[in-house]
Amino acid sequence: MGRVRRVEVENGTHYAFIGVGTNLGDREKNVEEALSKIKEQGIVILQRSSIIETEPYGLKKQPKFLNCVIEIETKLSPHDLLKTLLAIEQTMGRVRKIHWGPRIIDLDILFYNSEITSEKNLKIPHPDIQNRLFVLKPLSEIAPNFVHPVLKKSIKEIFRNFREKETL
Ligand code: PH2
Ligand code: MG
Ligand code: MG
Repeated sequence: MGRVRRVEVENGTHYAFIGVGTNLGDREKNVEEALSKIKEQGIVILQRSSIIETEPYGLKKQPKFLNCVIEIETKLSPHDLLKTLLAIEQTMGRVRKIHWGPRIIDLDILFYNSEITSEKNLKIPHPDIQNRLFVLKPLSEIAPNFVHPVLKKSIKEIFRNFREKETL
């Protein structure tokens, strides 16, 4: 984050990265619908990565995902942003059955400024970023130099470490 942004953070404008995932129904349409619902909430989308198709991570026996990452600008607090994203998931018909199971849409806060929050329902940065190709690849496309506030490494470095580990 450069100087200009830090000044705006002081004015109540915040920057966050959101991970978008879907593996049910018309996945492309789900991504576009989620992004337009985000905009309808007055949230500004500053950047969006390419959409990539990814193998399911964690629970492997489920359809492939489409994933992307967006950078947003918002006045919402982390909690209000989370509430807003969960409400969008709900209006799009998401039902939570299986943990890590198939979903129409999943909107996860990855980073919020460079803040660190560790509450039961809200952990920022998202605690598993460094192990997820479907987050690291799109993130490194739009924010390679963003420094992870806990790991204190750039996304580029974290992604490089991830790939080295994968090819061992
Ligand atoms: N989300 C999960 C679990 N596994 N795998 C991929 N490829 N993409 C996801 O978005 C994803 C996942 C839990 O949120
Ligand atoms: Mg998720
Ligand atoms: Mg989620």
